[in-house]
Amino acid sequence: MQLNQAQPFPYNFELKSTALVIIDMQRDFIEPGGFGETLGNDVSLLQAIVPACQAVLEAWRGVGGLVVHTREAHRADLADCPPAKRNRGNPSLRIGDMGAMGRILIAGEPGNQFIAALAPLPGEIVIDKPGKGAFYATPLHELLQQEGITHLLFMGVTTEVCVQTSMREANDRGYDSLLLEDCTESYFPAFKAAALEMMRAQGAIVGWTAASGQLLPLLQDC
Ligand code: C5J
Repeated sequence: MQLNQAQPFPYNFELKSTALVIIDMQRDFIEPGGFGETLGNDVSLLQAIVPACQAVLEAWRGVGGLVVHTREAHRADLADCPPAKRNRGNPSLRIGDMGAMGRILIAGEPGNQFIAALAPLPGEIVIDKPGKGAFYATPLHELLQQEGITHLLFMGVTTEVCVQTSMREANDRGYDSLLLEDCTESYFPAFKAAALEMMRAQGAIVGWTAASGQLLPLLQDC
């Protein structure tokens, strides 16, 4: 398959060696009362991409593609949360503190769950990650290698933090990655625009970008 309008140049991939990776579409970032809002962000920006993500996820499932869901999640005892991460800045709530949806970014808490619209199905890969990147301190690379995956289609939040970090980690591990432009968002629109530019600069130095409207017809024709 070829995404002819991908930037900075056409992106070729095969269904059997491509995974859809959905980064951190969890309540803590997207719903009011979660970690994102306690940091002072407008979560409605992130909510706006949910329908586009749903359309891609349904189409990808429809053609039998491999799906990976990630969550930024720490152990209840915070053993996997470096003090440098927890103590930085001056937020009203820190990782591990009790918020409106349970303890912030702690595995198993209500706020740490995936939003209902994008919940994993049985058999889909779920990665709990203690860092921003999906490969750091997780089995993701090994799982993708076992499945013969060489190409990754990314969606999720936030563009310039966990999505970009994960794409850079994927790049260093040899994957060809493409970010679906309307299926990712930032609390800061200028950061999203800059992140997309950086990824595809210098001949796709990190990867490609394309609109989901280019991908969906290809999947319908499968
Ligand atoms: C952040 C993320 N922004 N998923 N996490 O802390 O991008």
